[in-house]
Amino acid sequence: MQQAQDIVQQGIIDIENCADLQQLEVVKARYLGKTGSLNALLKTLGQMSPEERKTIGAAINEEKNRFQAALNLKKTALDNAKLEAQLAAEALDVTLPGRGQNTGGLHPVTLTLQRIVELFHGMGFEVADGPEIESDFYNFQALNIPVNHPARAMQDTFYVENGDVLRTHTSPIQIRYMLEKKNPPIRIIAPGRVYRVDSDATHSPMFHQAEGLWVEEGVTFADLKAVFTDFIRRFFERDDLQVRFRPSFFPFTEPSAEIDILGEKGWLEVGGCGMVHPNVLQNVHIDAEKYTGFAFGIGLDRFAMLRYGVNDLRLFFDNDLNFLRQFN
Ligand code: 2U9
Repeated sequence: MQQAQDIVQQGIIDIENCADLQQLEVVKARYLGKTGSLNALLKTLGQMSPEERKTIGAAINEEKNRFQAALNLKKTALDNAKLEAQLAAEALDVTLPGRGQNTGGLHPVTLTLQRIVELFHGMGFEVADGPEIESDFYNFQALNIPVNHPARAMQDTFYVENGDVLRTHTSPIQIRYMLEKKNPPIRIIAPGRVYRVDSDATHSPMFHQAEGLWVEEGVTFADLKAVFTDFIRRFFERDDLQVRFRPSFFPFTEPSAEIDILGEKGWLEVGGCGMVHPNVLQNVHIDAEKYTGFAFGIGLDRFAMLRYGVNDLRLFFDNDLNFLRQFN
């Protein structure tokens, strides 16, 4: 049956030329479908004599089987190729080096804060916290800062809305602490971000402070000197570090002093302090006749610069990883 052989010969070529399963389906339909050429050939059997039908029918079927076998073979090959391609695309190379090898590190100011908190914790101070947006009462009034004080001017303080401010010091934390709780003895350290309208090589509009407060019956300026001197010597790891308390003025302490330490180039100011002003104690309903307290404040950024030998404050806020990586 030459005609069937010819058709299948061409069919096998068509099968071989298929690049994917979709093309193979088209070829299959062209030969074996309802109107396919092999089917058309089988339909001609109806007009043949029984003998012819038997031999020619068998021959056509043989050719049809040959075509079907070629089709199955190609389908298997294309199925395999498709799977291979899929596996290759989804391949995971477990020998590649990892990408997330860098762990983060703490900022030098955070490291300094942690160190200071740790040292005061060892002396029985509790850490206290508070909001960075404060009311005029907590930031100024309660701290005995008069209405005409320059700190209250727009050039010094960031005003938010309704007369609220970005806290200019961490002192409102201590005011809140004393109002919310807590009767003496009170021994807290209040670290945090503070804000002032000021920006140059040595001033940033946002900087960090830590303030300490000890209120108890019988607390004196001698206790203040002892606690702060002990702290500063531990911080700089120098048992013989000279500390000087130089008279000064703050609205919230009386008497008040600036604190200096003796460095290689002379006296260096590291903070301020004083005995809590009786008005401040009264503002938080603590009996100023019975209790006394001392308070001090230090700039954390300044302490970080001194500890790590950093000469420009702005380096702390640039977020340059080449700088920051040196501390971890
Ligand atoms: C209460 C009462 C008193 C905290 C104090 C200072 C002096 C001080 C400066 C140090 C460097 C601010 O960051 S800085 O510029 N601080 O000089 N701070 S006494 O006095 C208080 C705090 C809270 C209730």
